[in-house]
Amino acid sequence: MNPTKYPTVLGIITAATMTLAASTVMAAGTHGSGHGNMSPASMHGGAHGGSMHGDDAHSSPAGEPGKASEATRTVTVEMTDNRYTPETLSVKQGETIRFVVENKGQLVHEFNIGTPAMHTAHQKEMMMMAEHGALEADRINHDRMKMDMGGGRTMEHNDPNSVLLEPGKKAEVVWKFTEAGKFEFACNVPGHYDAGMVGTLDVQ
Ligand SMILES: [Cu+2]
Repeated sequence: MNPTKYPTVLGIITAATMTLAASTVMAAGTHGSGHGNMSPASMHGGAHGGSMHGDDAHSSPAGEPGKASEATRTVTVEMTDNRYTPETLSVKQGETIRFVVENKGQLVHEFNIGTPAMHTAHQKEMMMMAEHGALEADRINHDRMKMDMGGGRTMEHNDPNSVLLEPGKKAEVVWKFTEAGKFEFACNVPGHYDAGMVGTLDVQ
């Protein structure tokens, strides 16, 4: 395919057929829900950047970005196809944890700290990334992630509460758990959450 800046219509269709789940959900007309600032008409043009991966992602019901210097402990999280080890973690309210996340599987996986509602919303974004060819089963197409979706919005993942890793990759997330409650770390790559790739964070 001609490596132009924008994907061809054929490219989009080809990418879309990769993810049956994505096609099904989009066809069911559920897109547009979950984010109040998005109308269905603007979904394709503007859903990948802006507020979703912008400043308001930095404050979360699950806490806030932490400083490594304030971390009370380091927790190593192993990602395989499709699960986490460990799958549960108890945290003291106010604690900052440095997560070292390793992808030891064959597929792309995400480690994302949030609420179930946040994960549901993010799963829709990840489906669109797959449809646009930015996310493949075992690799991330960084050029497509940087593609301008209009108005300077991109599909790049720079959120402090998550990492998206190709097989063999390792990264850190430092998070301060300011709120008590039950939260989840989850993988929102299409199909993985439903396959059970989710862990529990019990903050007391
Ligand atoms: Cu996964």
